[in-house]
Amino acid sequence: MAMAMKHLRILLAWAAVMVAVGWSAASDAASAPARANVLWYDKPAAKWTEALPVGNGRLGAMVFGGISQERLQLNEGTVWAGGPYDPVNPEAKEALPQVRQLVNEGKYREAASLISAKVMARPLGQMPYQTVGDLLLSFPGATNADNYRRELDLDTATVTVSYVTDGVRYWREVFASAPDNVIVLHLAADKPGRLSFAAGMKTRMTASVQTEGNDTLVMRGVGGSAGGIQGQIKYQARVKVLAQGGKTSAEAGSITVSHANEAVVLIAAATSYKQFDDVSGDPESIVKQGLATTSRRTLAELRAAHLADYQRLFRRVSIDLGQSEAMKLPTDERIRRFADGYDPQLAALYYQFGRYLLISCSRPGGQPATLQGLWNESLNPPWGSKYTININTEMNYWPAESGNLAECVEPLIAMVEDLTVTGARTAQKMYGARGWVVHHNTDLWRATAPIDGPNWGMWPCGGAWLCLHLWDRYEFSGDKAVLQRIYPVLKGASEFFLDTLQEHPKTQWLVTNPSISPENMHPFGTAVCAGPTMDMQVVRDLFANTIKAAELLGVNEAFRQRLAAARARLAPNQIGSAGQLQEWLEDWDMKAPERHHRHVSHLYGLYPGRDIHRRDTPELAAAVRKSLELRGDKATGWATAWRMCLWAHLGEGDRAYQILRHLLSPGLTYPNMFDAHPPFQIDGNFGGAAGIAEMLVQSRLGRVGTTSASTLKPEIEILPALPKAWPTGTVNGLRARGGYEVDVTWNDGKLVEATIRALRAGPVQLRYGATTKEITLAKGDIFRWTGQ
Ligand code: FUC
Repeated sequence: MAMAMKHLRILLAWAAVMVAVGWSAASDAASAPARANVLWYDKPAAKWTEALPVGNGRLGAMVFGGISQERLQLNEGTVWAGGPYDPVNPEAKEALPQVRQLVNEGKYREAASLISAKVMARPLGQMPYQTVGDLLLSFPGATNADNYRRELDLDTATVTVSYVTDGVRYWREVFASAPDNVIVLHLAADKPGRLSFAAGMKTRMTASVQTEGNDTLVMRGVGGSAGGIQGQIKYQARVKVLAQGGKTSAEAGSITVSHANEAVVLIAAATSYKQFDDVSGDPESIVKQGLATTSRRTLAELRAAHLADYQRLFRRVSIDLGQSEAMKLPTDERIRRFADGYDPQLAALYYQFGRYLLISCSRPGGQPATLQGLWNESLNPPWGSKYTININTEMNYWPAESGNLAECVEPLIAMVEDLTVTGARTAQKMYGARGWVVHHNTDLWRATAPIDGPNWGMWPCGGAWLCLHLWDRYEFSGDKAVLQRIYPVLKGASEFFLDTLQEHPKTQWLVTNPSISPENMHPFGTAVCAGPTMDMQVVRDLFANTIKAAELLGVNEAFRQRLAAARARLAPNQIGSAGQLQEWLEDWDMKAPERHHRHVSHLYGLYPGRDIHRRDTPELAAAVRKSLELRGDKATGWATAWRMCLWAHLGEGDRAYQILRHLLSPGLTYPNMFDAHPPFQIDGNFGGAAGIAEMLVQSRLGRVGTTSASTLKPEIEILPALPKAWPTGTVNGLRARGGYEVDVTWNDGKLVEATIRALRAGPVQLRYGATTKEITLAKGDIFRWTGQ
């Protein structure tokens, strides 16, 4: 009786979904009505970059939607190679004074050699993020199909696949539920007894697959070893097949379902990872318990819990940049046409896809988004699919706060808190310094020493840059509790620089040494140098934010003064002979070997940093513009997205849009909308989403150079960089610094109305073009403004 009840409810759920998407069993999949928040395709994914991602912040799947075989490539966020390790080179501390001396003497290449020999981490690389493996469902006899449609609905975070074969309409849905920590795959047919398949699992990891009972698959595996670090992660994936009708049986590592009416497949996975220095967890008990609970729930219950949880986040922001006929086309076709066609809705879809990805791969309790978010099929992915913090990890979080997804930043903050522990070890052992430091990369084990080689790793500002996101958490919320939490982190990051900044022999400025301007070689055959512009900008922000935090908390007055004094001595931004913002202390830009280099590190000061602003420091902003012109618009995915954000912050919407045209084209966007940095890297998706938001609303808390908490008045700028391509539109629910929600409607390129909802009390300045308006709102107030 209980079984019958359950499956009755499953069927009802299916019927409801079919109605919601506007199909009847007989309708033509390709002619289904165009819906704004949907990616869709008229054929199965042939490649990984055509498959569609689902994720709940811990578990992820790439769904291929095949006809004879369905493939779900599975990830769990803590399946990484290696185990707890400390890579600091014991010779580094002794070698550093000599390295600094060589840099000061202009012997950059010698300095780089010494860094290679004595300063770099052991091992020289970090541990890669890996995969669980694949769940494969084969459908006997199914080779071709009509009316095929595969889609990802961003509003329900659900992938569906539908087609007709031998007169039967088959239907599949896949979603990753955060509240139940399970991936749900539901299969149905519109005629009784016509669903048959065999489910198995496959992986290139070291793992075994067994069946338990007649309905469960169990994969037990271990993370790989890398760089001499033994693999210590144990993982388990468990798949339970619940079929209604027909027969379910197990044999030789596979579950066979024959002549069922429909089936629900529940997928759970977990590892032994507890935290960066503890791998004593028991994955078996976690997944067993999880599956025991979820398999008692109905599909309708699982789905409702998933939707309530997901939509609470996703539906905070809506965006309409205009619509066109192009919306009716499959998404891959739209990407092919975007640059030369008229499809403003694709930009809105790209924006929401960015928010979807962040909600799906970065949730409290899970790991932060890696270079590939949560989705990786390889044992040794490009750059280890880890955390490159000289731009990539930060960019992943650029759309988070403005996109009203503060919760999604939590894993990043938690990682930075871990880094204060491992980074303190590195600060002490490598530099003899207080505080904490991270170089240009980290991994699951929170490794903090410089890796890869001097031209990549010898950069001490990764942790300091991450601190900007912690401070942003405060700026967007105004929450004192946030401040209390982040202050020790900011303080430790600042202490490291107070102890390690060096006086530059010629100028007496305080500079980092040794360092690099991320990954860009200067004219002397290496990237190694002292005081690159970016470092100074990052440290200026860090010190300013630490001072403000201390002041707001009413603590450490003497420390504040030391920071202010050191800050005043940092090397300033300088304008070079070509009118460009100098990337280095010296005017080397025009002689550097790679003039179109993808990194635009020194432009950090304009965005995302707070050193340069087009109204406060117009000369420096003009120099940024010149640097951007010299660098060119075209680059890899993330580098293109960064350029777009920078043009938006110069107030040049049409130029930003030109760059979006380039980003949202087949060269840089795969059919599944994943960003191509060939291969896949998710940062471009997030940077592109941020760029779109920055074109519509920008906000800040105080002018350039503000180090006093008393001057932190918020400013919200409406439509700062609206391109001609989006003459009419609406965006609702963006967040602004100071604690506001903002809706904007425009028509004919002009503001119709902005609505400001105050989540906190206080004064705020609104700006639209040259018009400003000062208002003071109480918490909960709603203010409407037409820009007059
Ligand atoms: C930085 C970039 C590369 C790549 C890597 C993950 O090193 O320069 O382009 O994105 O990170």
